[in-house]
Amino acid sequence: MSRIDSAEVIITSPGRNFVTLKITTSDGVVGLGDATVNGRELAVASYLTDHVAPLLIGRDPANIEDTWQYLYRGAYWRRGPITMAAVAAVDVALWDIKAKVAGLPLYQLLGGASRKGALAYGHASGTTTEALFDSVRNHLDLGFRAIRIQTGVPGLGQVYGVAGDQRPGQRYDYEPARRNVVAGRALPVEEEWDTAAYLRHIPGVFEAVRHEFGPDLPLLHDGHHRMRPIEAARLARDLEPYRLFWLEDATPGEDPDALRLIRQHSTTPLAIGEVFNTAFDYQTLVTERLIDFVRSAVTHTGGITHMRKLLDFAGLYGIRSGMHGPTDVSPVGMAAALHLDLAIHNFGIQEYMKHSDTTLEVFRTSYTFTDGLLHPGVNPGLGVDLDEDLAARFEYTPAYLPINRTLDGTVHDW
Ligand code: KDG
Ligand code: MG
Repeated sequence: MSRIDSAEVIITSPGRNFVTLKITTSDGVVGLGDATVNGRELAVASYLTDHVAPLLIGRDPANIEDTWQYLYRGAYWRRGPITMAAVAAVDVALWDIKAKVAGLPLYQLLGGASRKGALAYGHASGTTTEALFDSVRNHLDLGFRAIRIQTGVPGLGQVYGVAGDQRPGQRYDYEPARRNVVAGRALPVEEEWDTAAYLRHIPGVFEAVRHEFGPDLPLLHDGHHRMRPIEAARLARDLEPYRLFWLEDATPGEDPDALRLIRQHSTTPLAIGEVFNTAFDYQTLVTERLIDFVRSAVTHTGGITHMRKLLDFAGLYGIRSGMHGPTDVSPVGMAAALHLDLAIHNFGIQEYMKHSDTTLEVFRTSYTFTDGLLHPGVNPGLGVDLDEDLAARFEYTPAYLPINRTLDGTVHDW
């Protein structure tokens, strides 16, 4: 029997922070798992190093379900982003090992390919409508066939999810977590937010985009959990004429009843879940058909084993996948998502923000993006190698997501 010989945590920061679990078996097979939790990287690194890695030594790497249950139930403190990212990293590393041992790309072990590739959406944004149009054109030139639309709001400064304006052809490199040091301390940037101004502005932006780019282009929008239920219901209704592919995270994730209220008022498709971490978070939303897309990432929701169960469950209700794919999901996490995207029947769309060149030198990937579709590649396992020597050169640097305050200084609920 093969055994797990070591489980090491590798923290690297090639432009942004990533936490990777590397499991090595007694046969010398190496598996990788992503455990990056944006802005809380060291918490999950400690969870893995101090509480999970010692438990793994000597276990049979082939028994993935058993290891998943052992870690999930054995912790007693079930669920939560840190626990579930740690369990996910172990799970994905074990699937990587199993597929390498089989000499097959991971999707083959998940039932094989259900499609040629995973339809990806890119992030277009601009501080003005003109800049947004340039960004949309840039994405179309890159081959994207579905595009998320975010813009600045008149009267507000920097808005979360909106990159500074780019020159045509320039790479979109918006990074949500920022390195902001004040008097020697890393602190979150504080931004201004005004929901009323946003709600007045956004429908006109979609009208302009539809006018410029036509009725066929799938368009998405992320509300970043910033609206109250009745505000979200209003926006979903105001956006109906523009036939969105989805409206994402309209309301805070911890309040599933808010989605019921939006549903009562609108047929705009709804997506939520990037801050969820188990299938239990979706139970009511799925059985009561309050959402249309599951936004979880493999990295944050217990790995391939748990996500497969969640997506099969959602599929019974006609709900599709729309996995989270920002730059804070590492290339290892992105590869895991792509194998699952290819295999499941109820695939919807995959978010894709290309990692920086430096990140892709540290993590060498076999996945490809062609004609709007992502493909995980045919290398055995996940198809990602980590250059550890290079990784060691990029030291962890704290970076946080911004805080929003309303115009009177109140911390905004998002
Ligand atoms: O870590 C948080 C970011 O990944 C998230 O805010 C980005 O909303 C996001 C998205 O949809 O990619
Ligand atoms: Mg989002």
